[in-house]
Amino acid sequence: MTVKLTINGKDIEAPEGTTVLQAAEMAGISIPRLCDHPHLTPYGGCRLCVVEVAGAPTLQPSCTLPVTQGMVVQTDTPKIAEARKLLLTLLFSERNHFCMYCQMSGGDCELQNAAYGEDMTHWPLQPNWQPYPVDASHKHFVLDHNRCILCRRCVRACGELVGNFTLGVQERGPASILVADLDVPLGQSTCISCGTCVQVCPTGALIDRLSAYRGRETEIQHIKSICAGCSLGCGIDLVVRDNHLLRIDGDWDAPVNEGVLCQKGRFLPLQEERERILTPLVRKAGTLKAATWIEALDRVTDKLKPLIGQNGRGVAALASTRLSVEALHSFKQLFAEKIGSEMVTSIEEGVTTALPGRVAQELGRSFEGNLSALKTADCVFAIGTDLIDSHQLAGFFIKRNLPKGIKLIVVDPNDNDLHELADFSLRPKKGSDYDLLLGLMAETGQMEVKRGEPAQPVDLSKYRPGEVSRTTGIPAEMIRAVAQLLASAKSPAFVYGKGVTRGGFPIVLLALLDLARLVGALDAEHSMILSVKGEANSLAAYQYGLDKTFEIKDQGVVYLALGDDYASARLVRRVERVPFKIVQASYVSPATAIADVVLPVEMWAEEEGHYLNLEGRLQEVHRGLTPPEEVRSHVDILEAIAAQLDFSLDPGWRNELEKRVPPNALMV
Ligand SMILES: Nc1nc2c(c(=O)[nH]1)N[C@H]1C(S)=C(S)[C@@H](COP(=O)(O)OP(=O)(O)OC[C@H]3O[C@@H](n4cnc5c(=O)[nH]c(N)nc54)[C@H](O)[C@@H]3O)O[C@H]1N2
Ligand SMILES: Nc1nc2c(c(=O)[nH]1)N[C@H]1C(S)=C(S)[C@@H](COP(=O)(O)OP(=O)(O)OC[C@H]3O[C@@H](n4cnc5c(=O)[nH]c(N)nc54)[C@H](O)[C@@H]3O)O[C@H]1N2
Ligand code: SF4
Ligand code: SF4
Ligand code: SF4
Ligand code: FES
Ligand SMILES: [Mo]
Repeated sequence: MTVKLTINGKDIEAPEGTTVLQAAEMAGISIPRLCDHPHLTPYGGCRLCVVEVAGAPTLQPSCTLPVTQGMVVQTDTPKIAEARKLLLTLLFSERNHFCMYCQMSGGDCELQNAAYGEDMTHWPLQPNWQPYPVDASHKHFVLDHNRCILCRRCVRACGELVGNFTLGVQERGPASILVADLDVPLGQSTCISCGTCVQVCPTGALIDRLSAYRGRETEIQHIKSICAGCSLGCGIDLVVRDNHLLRIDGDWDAPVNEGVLCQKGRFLPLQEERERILTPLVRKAGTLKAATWIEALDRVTDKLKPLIGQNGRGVAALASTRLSVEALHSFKQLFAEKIGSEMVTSIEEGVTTALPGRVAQELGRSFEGNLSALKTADCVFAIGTDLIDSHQLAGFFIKRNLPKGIKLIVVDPNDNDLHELADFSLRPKKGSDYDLLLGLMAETGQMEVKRGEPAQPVDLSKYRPGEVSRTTGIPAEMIRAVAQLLASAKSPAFVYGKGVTRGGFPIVLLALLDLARLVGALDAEHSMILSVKGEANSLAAYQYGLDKTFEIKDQGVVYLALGDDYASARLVRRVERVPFKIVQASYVSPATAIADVVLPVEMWAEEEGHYLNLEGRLQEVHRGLTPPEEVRSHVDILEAIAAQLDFSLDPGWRNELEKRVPPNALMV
């Protein structure tokens, strides 16, 4: 239903349920606001957004006022201007808003901007001099209560977007104050350091430590890109000044995360302490020495040339799954197709992707859905994945809906912080997931509400709760209750991770798919099942066949395209005894220390290209920083090596992404 109304004499049509503020905005009429935020539930607290409505005796806050048929609204009358000025005057005088000392002054503060918008240059009230505390206990940001206007954006963001509910407001009226938990310092609170509150704060009350006082809106650049922290692929906004990364904000327009980030995406990349590699290095008389690109590439190609086509055994090559799609494509072409090596894989060794990939190949179609399943489900079944620790945004999607009554079932034999949030926390004995899933199927299959048929013929009569309880250690009652919950859910969703994929056995996954079919979460048309993968480009690595177990036999050369990834002690141990080691890396590490040639390469914020996220969404990454002079891109380096070996690499990475049946329908 659309509603017709007029705003400032302009005829406007808006869908029912729209607020006056949103309707005005859709018609290009802007109304000042402070507590309102497009990604948060309207609160109606600050009253800056007031409008005149014909027939209403008082001014009305437009951010909470729904449009009604025939409504006549004015947004800019002398009466409104007076009300806004009074409101701003009160806000400025309540606490210490001496703007010249604030990081946000000069364009970044929504309170200051609102005052300038009303042509205010001063306020006629004596400020209230009461000093408020500054909470500097948090490692990533500072809360200065003196600048807080109690708009509660941070409170709503922490609850509605992150599902963490750390922040609240204590006391009432003038004594109101923002608190963490039951009033503990932020640094000692349940805060998980995602920084979403900092991003939504309209004033200088919440500012991050690193970017504070290092540049204002007018002096900085914004570059939209994609987080490389995990396979979710959250949209980020790189805040850059003079080729320095000051801050990472969430991109409000990004489809995956809609503005929200986790600590790994927002803060940790700014705390990089590793030493950068600035020139090629070549081992001479036992020690690594700076070299020219010509020298380094000659050393590399001299070693690789004799190995071409040598039964594919001469060189082992391993790439990080943080590399761009383009880089992974060049990598597998050079080593697998041109040089013809059999041992070409990625750092994840297919542990997160090979199993779902194989099942998709066998089914002949992709079976996984997308992240919206986790956002819209009324019951989530999480098995073998820790969404509190890894893929945190996926965890936020679930956590934020728990107060709305969605149910969470967690299956993990080990400690996993998701257990604490679960309605049903199942810790089956190791190796008994299959029995548990069949037990749930047997029970669900008995129920009236069952919605689909399993694809595998299994005799479920052997999997009654009594028997399954013995093999899994889960009480029969609990198995019945979980089956009941799954069967009665309107839109159940399933999410699985390394706990299921690591074993590499399809039976657990096939049983999981059957359980999903039975409760209506998977059929030919739709899928409410999804797996979390590993790093930013796990899925692309799988699509290009980089999913083998990394095995060193008698290869004479190993090539590690590490990029900015970490080199684990395990990896170093595995390659140590290979006679000649080439490492393409951004930072000094135990792997570069044992290398014979080190090729300096761009780190994530310098790269251009694409990532394919866990749901098959192809996203473009943009260069935020200019790399140091001697540092090259992965694709440049691989192409240079190929050229010296008389090969040319084909740039057709996009078509080749679909050569294998992917677990997810690719959004390319
Ligand atoms: N913030 C953040 N995000 C990350 C990463 C990170 O380091 N930080 N790493 C990324 C990478 S590389 C990866 S691979 C992914 C990993 O993401 P996930 O797939 O979520 O992997 P884990 O966090 O290892 O959680 C796997 C869970 O499976 C459980 N498990 C183990 N064996 C079994 C079993 O037999 N049955 C069942 N039911 N459960 C079992 C384990 O106890 C563990 O809790 O996360 C990625 N995302
Ligand atoms: N058998 C078996 N093989 C596997 C897997 C498996 O589960 N089982 N998993 C596969 C997967 S999904 C992956 S991703 C790879 C992982 O393979 P590796 O990369 O070899 O192993 P990780 O344990 O992830 O090593 C990451 C290293 O980086 C370091 N590190 C990570 N973050 C930081 C940081 O912020 N600061 C510092 N200083 N150090 C850091 C860690 O200390 C660790 O040494 O292994 C794959 N292979
Ligand atoms: S950083 Fe995240 S978890 Fe911590 S208080 Fe802010 S929104 Fe909540
Ligand atoms: S800290 Fe910022 S976002 Fe939170 S209530 Fe105060 S002004 Fe609003
Ligand atoms: S959830 Fe993953 S992609 Fe999103 S911000 Fe965190 S690390 Fe980055
Ligand atoms: S923006 Fe509407 S009351 Fe604050
Ligand atoms: Mo991983």
